[in-house]
Amino acid sequence: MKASRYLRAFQAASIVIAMTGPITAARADIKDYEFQLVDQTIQAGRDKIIAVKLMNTKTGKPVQDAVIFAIRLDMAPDGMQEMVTKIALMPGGEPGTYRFKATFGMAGRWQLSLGAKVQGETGTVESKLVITAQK
Ligand SMILES: [Cu+2]
Repeated sequence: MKASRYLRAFQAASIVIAMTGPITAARADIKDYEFQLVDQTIQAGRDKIIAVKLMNTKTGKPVQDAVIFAIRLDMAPDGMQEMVTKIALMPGGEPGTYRFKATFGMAGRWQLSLGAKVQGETGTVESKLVITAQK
């Protein structure tokens, strides 16, 4: 066998390995997680508490210790995406439940956009939830 033959055989083997890839075990996907509102409605006004649960939709169990890094609350559902309100993550609460304090300056529909990392999962959970603020 000449050197070029060895090289060709090696290249062919490399291609097979690249196509097969490492075998990954079946596990949860980041798409299996979602935020859910505890209450769909809230009283309009200052310093209201919103509670959301982060659920693993495959197991039906709440997920604790997620790192929430993106939060936005605006009135996009009522065509006022520029109407953004301050929102802050509150410490404590039940495991798997995350609480935020926000001021709802106007009655109507508000969109809560959340981005989070789940322990042991790659990717980002992104949810958009609509809360109705009532007078
Ligand atoms: Cu508004």
